[in-house]
Amino acid sequence: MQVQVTEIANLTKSRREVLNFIDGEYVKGSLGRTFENRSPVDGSLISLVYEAGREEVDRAVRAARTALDGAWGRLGIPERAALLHQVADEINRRFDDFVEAEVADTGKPASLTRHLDIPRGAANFKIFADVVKNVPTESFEMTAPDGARVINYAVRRPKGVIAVVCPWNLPLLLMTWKVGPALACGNAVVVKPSEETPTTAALLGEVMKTVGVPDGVYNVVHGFGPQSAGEFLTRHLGVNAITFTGETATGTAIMKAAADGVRAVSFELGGKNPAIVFADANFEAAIEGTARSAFANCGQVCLGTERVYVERPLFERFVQALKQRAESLTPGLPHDAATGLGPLISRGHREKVLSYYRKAVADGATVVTGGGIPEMPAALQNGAWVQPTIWTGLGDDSAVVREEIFGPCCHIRPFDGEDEVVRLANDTPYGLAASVWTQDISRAHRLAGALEVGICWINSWFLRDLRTPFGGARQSGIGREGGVHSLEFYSELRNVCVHL
Ligand code: NAD
Ligand code: 6OD
Repeated sequence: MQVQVTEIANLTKSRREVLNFIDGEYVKGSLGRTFENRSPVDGSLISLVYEAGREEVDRAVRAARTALDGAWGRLGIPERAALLHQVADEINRRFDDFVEAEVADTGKPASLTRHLDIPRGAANFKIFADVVKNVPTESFEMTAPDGARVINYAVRRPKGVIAVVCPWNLPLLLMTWKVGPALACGNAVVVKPSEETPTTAALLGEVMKTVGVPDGVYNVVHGFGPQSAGEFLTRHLGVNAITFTGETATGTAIMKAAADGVRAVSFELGGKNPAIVFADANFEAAIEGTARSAFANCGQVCLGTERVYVERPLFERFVQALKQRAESLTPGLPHDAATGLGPLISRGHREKVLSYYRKAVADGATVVTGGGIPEMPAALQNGAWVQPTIWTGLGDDSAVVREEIFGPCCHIRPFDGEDEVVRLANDTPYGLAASVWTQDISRAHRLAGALEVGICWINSWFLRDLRTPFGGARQSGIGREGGVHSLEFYSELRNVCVHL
């Protein structure tokens, strides 16, 4: 996105403005400058976003600390959990507002937003409210040297002020996936949404206010990464822990920032996820699942498939069937029922994706379908449209097969045996997710044991139970969130030892 410094005075009233949310109030901030939020559908200006400077970030962190020391910190678990249920209910009551905001920022099909982003945005508050209410802590009895009885018991305490730094691909879903458990554990948060998708994070401030979450518990600061709100926030020593979803390279920078003050990090990072299709797979299910995992959200899902390995007897049939699926995806407007594919998030991201499309050709790929920009009506030509693309014939060392592209594309390669495909699938610095398609249950379990990933789906993709551990192996992340695992990051256990 192009950053434009705009004098506040020059704003026309007809343009929407997105403000920072600090200590229960919407504020423009001391920098007096905005950046543009443009539609990926047609490049039009959606809103001007007020960038937070060091001063706003500092105010947000201090507001969060004050909330912890005040009414929020004194609230019991049942009251906190009840408030978070109300947050979820209010998101659902304002469902259409959230859909419109998310669709405007991302350009994704409204059907996807209605089905995935917003329902999960609400569910993330309910599930963790319930987890916190229901998960016990431990207790031990022993005898002291003087013969007295001793009871030890553990209590959960919030970590404090949590910085939540988010990406643009599933903005509300991924933000609330962290804010939900953070608040359920009694922390206060400062959220830095992606500069590409600031709106639903800002809108959530209204929800917090409406249901009576105390001021300062939920704060939002807008801006960029380096030398902007992202870096100011993660370097702020008033922040006790940092939870981040985004690129592995950004995680590396944030981890360095977190070293000062020895702050804990939880990272959900990039991936180059394999799908493995055996000849005995349910063919239709494997095609349907792989099409979704490669092309849903225009390929901008961290769990998405960019490497497909198909057992040789099925290879040609599979390639042709996936080609048909890709070609059936009609790019179009978010609210058009016929739309099967939205745009990428920005022209800048499209340039990155297209550079891989060019590289694939240079590396000798067969372009099975796609490979460029679709023809769009004149009104949409300034959007970030790209064709869903399938390649075959690349070597295992091509950058296209090794690096995360984050677009609607995949490379399909034949394989001949289980050992070979496990070696190929694991030949990556990443380790986020894998999908295995087979009807041989023993083989499925063997593969799940051998693939070095955080989540292995058998005959499915992106099927989520929010109580399960979620995270990446290797360079795809640090730590696990979900269910009790989120409690491990967002709270600390204090042991109380009582000499009776
Ligand atoms: P990104 O890393 O570019 O940006 C993510 C956030 O970090 C943004 O808010 C950005 O402003 C901020 N940021 C950037 N540099 C920073 C810095 N130096 N200090 C502090 N903050 C900084 O990621 P993106 O392009 O928004 O999202 C796409 C990436 O996210 C892909 O790599 C994808 O795989 C990954 N992702 C991973 C998961 C997962 O669960 N593992 C989920 C979604 C997305
Ligand atoms: O489903 C989730 O909880 C989750 N964190 C999904 C991540 C998707 C990545 O784009």
